[in-house]
Amino acid sequence: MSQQIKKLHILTLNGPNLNMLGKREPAHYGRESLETISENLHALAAKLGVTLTFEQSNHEGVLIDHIQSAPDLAVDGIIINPAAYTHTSIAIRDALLASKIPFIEVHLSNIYAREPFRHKSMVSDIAIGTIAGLGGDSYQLALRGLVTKLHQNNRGD
Ligand code: DHK
Repeated sequence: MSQQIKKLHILTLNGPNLNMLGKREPAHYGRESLETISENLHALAAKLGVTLTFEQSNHEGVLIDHIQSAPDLAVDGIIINPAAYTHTSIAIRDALLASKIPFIEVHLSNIYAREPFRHKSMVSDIAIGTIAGLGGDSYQLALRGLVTKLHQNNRGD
């Protein structure tokens, strides 16, 4: 009997000001728009055979609502760029912990090569891993890494 295998569902969350990518401080964030990053990530998701949802919000509570809804939406893994909330948001950390969904933290810029207040992340120690400094490629690598990790977890490796 053939068994239906559920496609992995990956949620990508983007925090404040990331809707301004392309126009915003290109020396730090590059010239790629968030729309282009989303399109490229959807293309990779299709190649990898996973379902991708891609969201951006300038509001902490909206990001938390997405994280809280994720288990009910059968999200298997999260890619999150909390942007400035990376450095401040205990609430996003708590939501990620409560969701119990494995996640990868991404940043376009290398936060460790910038101002000292950006060196602290509220979520790095509870993430599978962090990818920073590679612009839009940070998201591509995160998706590849997350899908590999989730397949390993499903196989019990
Ligand atoms: C994006 C932001 O908006 C900053 O507040 C973070 C992050 C870094 C990024 O590099 O993607 O400090």
